[in-house]
Amino acid sequence: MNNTNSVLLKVGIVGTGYAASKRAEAIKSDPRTELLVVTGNSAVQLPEFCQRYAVQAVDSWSELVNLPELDLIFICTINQGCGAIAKAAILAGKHVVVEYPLALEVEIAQEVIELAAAKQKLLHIEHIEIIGGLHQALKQYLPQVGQVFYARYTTISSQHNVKQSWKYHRQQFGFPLSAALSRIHRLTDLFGTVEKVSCDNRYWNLSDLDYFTACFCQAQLTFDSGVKADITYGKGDVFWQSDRTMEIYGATGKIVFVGEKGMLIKGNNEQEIPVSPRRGLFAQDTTMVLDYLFKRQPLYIQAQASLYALKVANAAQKSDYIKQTVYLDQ
Ligand code: NAP
Ligand code: BLA
Repeated sequence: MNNTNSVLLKVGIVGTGYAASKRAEAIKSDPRTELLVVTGNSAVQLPEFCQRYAVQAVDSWSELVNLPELDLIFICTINQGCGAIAKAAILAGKHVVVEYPLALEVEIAQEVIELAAAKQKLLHIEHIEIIGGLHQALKQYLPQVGQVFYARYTTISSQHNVKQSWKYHRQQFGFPLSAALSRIHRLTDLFGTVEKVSCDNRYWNLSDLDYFTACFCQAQLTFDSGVKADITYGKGDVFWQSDRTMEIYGATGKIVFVGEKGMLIKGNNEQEIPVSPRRGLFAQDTTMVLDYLFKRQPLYIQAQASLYALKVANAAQKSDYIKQTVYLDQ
């Protein structure tokens, strides 16, 4: 990148949903960038998106990533196939930002990361959970609970009248812990490498076309440090209440987050942990990407950290498949 703000970075987006909208807003409000092109899926969403953000449409992601005028591509589409889009974009000489996960399979993610390094292109895998208030507060208070020995992280999303969409499709969404990679990544960010994982995943009403109406995925991780963690991820129509709970047990205290409400418990004392609200995370992430490209300011995450979380997720998937504990290679 030129070290000057007078050169506009030309941007394209693959996707027209929630993440894509947040990216478009952030790009349009940053004077260093120009949003030129978008591509989508359905014939309804794409024109609506183009109108909302005054941007041109192209028919396919392969056309978009090969447009010579583009410098930077945001990949904000369904999990299945993200890796292929990222690979094509890097081969076309573009910088790439992709919403997690980069790919559902470790081998593909690794190949794309190596390709980006060889081509000296930015490959940024967004992990907004790390810049979110809860994680930042958790990191700040963690030293106060002493040696951690156990963590429990549950996210359940109750949803009724589930419609057929990529989020409820076995291949398009992917294995739940690979798709919702932040669940593992939060913990690997806190506790490091994993020795072994046991996992069990269940779907409800899995159709011939691979749509489901609910899933429930449980994994037990043992970290190399000895910390144990239970991760529970569920969504859909078998759940009657949503739940977002993170508990960290340490030798001298415990941290609990229920929703956005945090508590530090030590002896007889309970102290509230303030959490800044979950707003503007995609905008923050976009700004950090541009600060990296224009000013070489370091990003908050390296692709290798996301790749490692994906390795753990793929090991969990294998454990669910073979019904045995899976050890991660060192
Ligand atoms: P979304 O709102 O459902 O948008 C999904 C996009 O993919 C839309 O453009 C949609 O187009 C398109 N799409 C749907 N089905 C498709 C199919 N079968 N083939 C090709 N394209 C299809 O989803 P999102 O929340 O923005 O998520 C996008 C990515 O960001 C995912 O990888 C997700 O894991 C990641 N992410 C999201 C968040 C978040 O807060 N939402 C946070 C972290 C990571 P149509 O609507 O026209 O079908
Ligand atoms: C993560 N949110 C995600 C992901 C998807 C959605 C597909 C990635 C997979 C995952 O980690 O589960 C989709 N989230 C939704 C949808 C709603 C939602 C459809 O809350 C509907 C209300 N994301 C949003 C909205 C917010 C949001 C509206 O779409 C907040 C107001 C936040 N989603 C958010 C955050 C993450 C995420 C912060 C990162 C995951 C984490 O914190 O662990």
